[in-house]
Amino acid sequence: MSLKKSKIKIKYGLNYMYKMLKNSNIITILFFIFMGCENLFNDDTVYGCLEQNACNYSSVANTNDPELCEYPQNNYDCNGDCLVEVDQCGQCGGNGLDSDLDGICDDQDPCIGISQNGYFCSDIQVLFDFVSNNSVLDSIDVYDIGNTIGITNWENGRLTYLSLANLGLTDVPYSISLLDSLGILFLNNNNISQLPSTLCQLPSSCTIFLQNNNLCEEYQTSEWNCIYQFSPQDCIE
Ligand SMILES: [Ca+2]
Repeated sequence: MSLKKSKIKIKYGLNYMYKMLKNSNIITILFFIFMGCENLFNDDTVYGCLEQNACNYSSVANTNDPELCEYPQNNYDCNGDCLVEVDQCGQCGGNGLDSDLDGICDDQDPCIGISQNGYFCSDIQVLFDFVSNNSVLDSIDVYDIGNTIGITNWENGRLTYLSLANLGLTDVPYSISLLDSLGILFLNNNNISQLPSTLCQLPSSCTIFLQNNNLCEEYQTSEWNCIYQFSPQDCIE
């Protein structure tokens, strides 16, 4: 055999082996793809919640997965509606009391009934609302406001003078009009940018100071002429 012929034979032999290897790889890959798909087609398990009392019972699942189940809170149905009695403090199934029905639960109410410790509860409630609505007054004792952060005068259990100036207040409570014995109100030098519509229901004899807050021109109309001292203001919309 000549050298040329033997080289051609080797070349064809290598090509043949390469083609065989290539084809066997493709066959192997096709085999695994087919096996994989067969598993997919055979696996018809659908997981879901199959607990009858759960809020998300699945109508399409055939296999229960308890971890997928969601249940209503105690005393509530799946729509979030209370199924039992709501207590006087607005808690579903609770046992809280609001004996004087002023919207403040007994366990938080600083004054229950008409008066307590010689103070009228309606006046105490306004101070309580000032404390609740202004984070800067957090944890202030409403009975001690006059000795700690502000100045108060009381006559016959009624609040006649209230100064809460220069404290960084942002809120004047809606209940402010309950102070129907008030003669002077200082709320100047705070960060108040809005006023409750009830402010001008304070007695017409009450002198109100609100200068140096963040109030805008809308409070300079006749509707707000109960304010004795309004300017200057650093308006913040
Ligand atoms: Ca109460």
